[in-house]
Amino acid sequence: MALAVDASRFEGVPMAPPDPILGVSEAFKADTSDLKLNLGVGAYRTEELQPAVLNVVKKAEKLMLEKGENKEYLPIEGFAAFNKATADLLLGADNPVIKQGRVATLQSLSGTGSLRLAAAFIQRYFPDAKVLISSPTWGNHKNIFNDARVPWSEYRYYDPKTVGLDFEGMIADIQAAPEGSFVLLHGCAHNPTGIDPTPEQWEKLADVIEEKKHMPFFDVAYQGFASGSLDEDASSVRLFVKRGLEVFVAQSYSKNLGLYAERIGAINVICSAPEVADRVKSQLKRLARPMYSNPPIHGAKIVANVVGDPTMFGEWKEEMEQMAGRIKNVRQKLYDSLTEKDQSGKDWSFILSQIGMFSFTGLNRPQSDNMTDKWHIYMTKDGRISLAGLNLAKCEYLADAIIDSFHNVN
Ligand code: PLA
Repeated sequence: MALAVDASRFEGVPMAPPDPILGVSEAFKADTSDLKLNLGVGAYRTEELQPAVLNVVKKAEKLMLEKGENKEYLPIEGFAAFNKATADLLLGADNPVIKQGRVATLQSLSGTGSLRLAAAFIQRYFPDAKVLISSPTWGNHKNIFNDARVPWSEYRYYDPKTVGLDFEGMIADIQAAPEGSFVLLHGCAHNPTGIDPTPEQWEKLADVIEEKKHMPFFDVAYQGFASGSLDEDASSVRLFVKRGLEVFVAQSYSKNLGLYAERIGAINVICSAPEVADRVKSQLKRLARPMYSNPPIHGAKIVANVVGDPTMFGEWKEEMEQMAGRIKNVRQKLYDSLTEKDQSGKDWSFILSQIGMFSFTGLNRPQSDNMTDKWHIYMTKDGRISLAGLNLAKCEYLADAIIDSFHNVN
């Protein structure tokens, strides 16, 4: 018997809104204009605006093929060589916490999956704690904690007046939070603002976090992409670890190795003693098993091969510097084009002081809509543009669009 078409059991399921970041790519695809430019998602493009696989990744994959891999399940915690490599890369191979066995590392589903797993852990073992997140932050952070039923609140971060860090507001809000809160921090290249605390400010933050017995929780999605140096970009995390604090760190290889679709990353918990790390790890595994059972192998092998081989490791660093360098070039050219074309006297130098993949333009929602509707430039509605999706040839066009949106739309 045929079911009547109007008898769906899904009447109560409303249409979800498009994702504020990944939805931009869908809208971009549907645009037929030749002028279109996708500055939405933070994904690296070549000067020809094409996605690219790093040469060192191709090399690692070729080696893997030659060796002939099998497709057996990984253990719940992931690929052992990857877990070692990823903790070494984050903390420095000679970090005492690694030697002492105080780091619980679990390979997980890139940055997002690692954050989500940590959120589930917080929900289970710290049900009364809340997470403090920066205002603004990466759009998905709120979704992750909401879905894990972890309460969160925001701390001040960005000051639109100075187009810089509201450090005093940040400190005050972290200080005022209930003792034992989790403080989510961007390890480097803060998304979306591109503004990081200075080394002195990190020290002060560590003072307050330690004093309040908060738990620092780093999201490291851009190691190597902020400064071009893997070690320098991990210095914030290492500073907290050096103080002997217990620390959560989610890692991602989407951007720095260009492994977006491989979903490779890790959750690390630095604990006060090896026995604590063992217990924490056992519970992370217990949470992962019913969620996704065990993680995928391909990206894990790529990372382990690249990081574990001195020649390939060197090649990776070179390619990462090239990517970071290309972004710096378009950043400079965009700034030059804006200053040259805009006669209003507006100071655009904030573009040069921001770091990482993004520029936080200060454009509001109607202005961002104008960028897309009139100029076919796709970006997130918070005014963020991904410079990784920009090339030198398009900088002037982008500058025209920004100037028009900034001055003619309010
Ligand atoms: N953390 C931060 C701060 C991020 O910006 C991103 C990605 C992630 C974690 C997660 O990335 P992963 O799961 O691929 O490891 N942010 C992107 C993409 C680049 C996205 O929104 O998913 C962005 O455009 O903001």
